[in-house]
Amino acid sequence: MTALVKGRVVRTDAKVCHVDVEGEIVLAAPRGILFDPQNQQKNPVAVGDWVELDRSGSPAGLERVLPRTNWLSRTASSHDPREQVLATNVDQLFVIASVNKPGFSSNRTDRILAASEWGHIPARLVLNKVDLATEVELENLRSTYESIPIDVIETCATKGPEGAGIETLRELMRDKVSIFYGASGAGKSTLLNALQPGLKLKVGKISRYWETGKHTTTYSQMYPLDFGGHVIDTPGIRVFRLFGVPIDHVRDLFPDFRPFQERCRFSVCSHDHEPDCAVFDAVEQGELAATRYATYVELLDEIRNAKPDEDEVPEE
Ligand SMILES: Nc1nc2c(ncn2[C@@H]2O[C@H](COP(=O)(O)OP(=O)(O)OP(=O)(O)O)[C@@H](O)[C@H]2O)c(=O)[nH]1
Ligand SMILES: [Mg+2]
Ligand SMILES: [Zn+2]
Repeated sequence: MTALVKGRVVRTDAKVCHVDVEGEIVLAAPRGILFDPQNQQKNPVAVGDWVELDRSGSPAGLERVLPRTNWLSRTASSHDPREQVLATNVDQLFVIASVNKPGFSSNRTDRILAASEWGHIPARLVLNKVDLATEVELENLRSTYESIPIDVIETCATKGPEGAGIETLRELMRDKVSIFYGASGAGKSTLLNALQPGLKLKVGKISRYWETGKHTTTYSQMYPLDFGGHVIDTPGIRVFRLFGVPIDHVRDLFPDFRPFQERCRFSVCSHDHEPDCAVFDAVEQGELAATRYATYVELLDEIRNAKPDEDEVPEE
């Protein structure tokens, strides 16, 4: 029997994975046995996985996926109810959101934050394109997210390595494995080029009419960073659906509800229809962001009415 070698998946294509084995990129095909017999999972191997390879053939055989410390997953698409694992074994997730062009979506941001909470991945919010926002817009977003609490980093990626927030981001990413995730056109790849100009990632244009991105990045890939650590650049998304979260766990994914929910009349309050709900009252009093609550209620409805071929959820 051939000895197996260990490596880390940096990219997955339809049939092969790109695996970093001590700095060398090896193409490896996942063994059939790794695929979920119940067919509930779209991809058995994801970027970030530590794997064991049999290098006797070409491509090598991807024999085993080692246990994961954490993972970020979602429902694959509106037509595919399976779990799609986006990344595994990461230290932190940065939600990359632009304040303008495309406009900030609290719905999308809150869904991603909920998924990272579910996946035990510490998350931070990057408000990019600060050059296109007013101070009032920034202050509103900052106060909503800092009260969760979530760290907020404000950046301008188009000014290159000297741009606002770039050095702060570099310090936060040093020696860690990070994932950049968010809307198409928010500036994930531009930010990475500013953080490390040698990466030379392809960046896209913003559609003039829709003010959205054009899905320029088409696959997730993990890159080593010169200043230490790794980052995963990902394709931009439009809608994000949670996967596998039982309905009575959704409230736990909103840490800003916690201080209020102790005062709800029912200890198992879903904060949706029950009387004397302190979370609902806090929203009415302006102590909790109404946008966060709206996303929460929408997630409950979505899980209650889960239908595999449901139409896309409209964005705000
Ligand atoms: N004004 C301004 N434009 C920016 C900034 N950051 C990025 N952009 C522009 O936004 C557009 C999209 O940037 P990308 O880096 O391709 O966005 P992305 O998030 O990687 O998009 P996908 O790969 O489609 O997911 C480009 O035209 C960038 O020049 C910024 O801070 N300010
Ligand atoms: Mg990109
Ligand atoms: Zn309640």
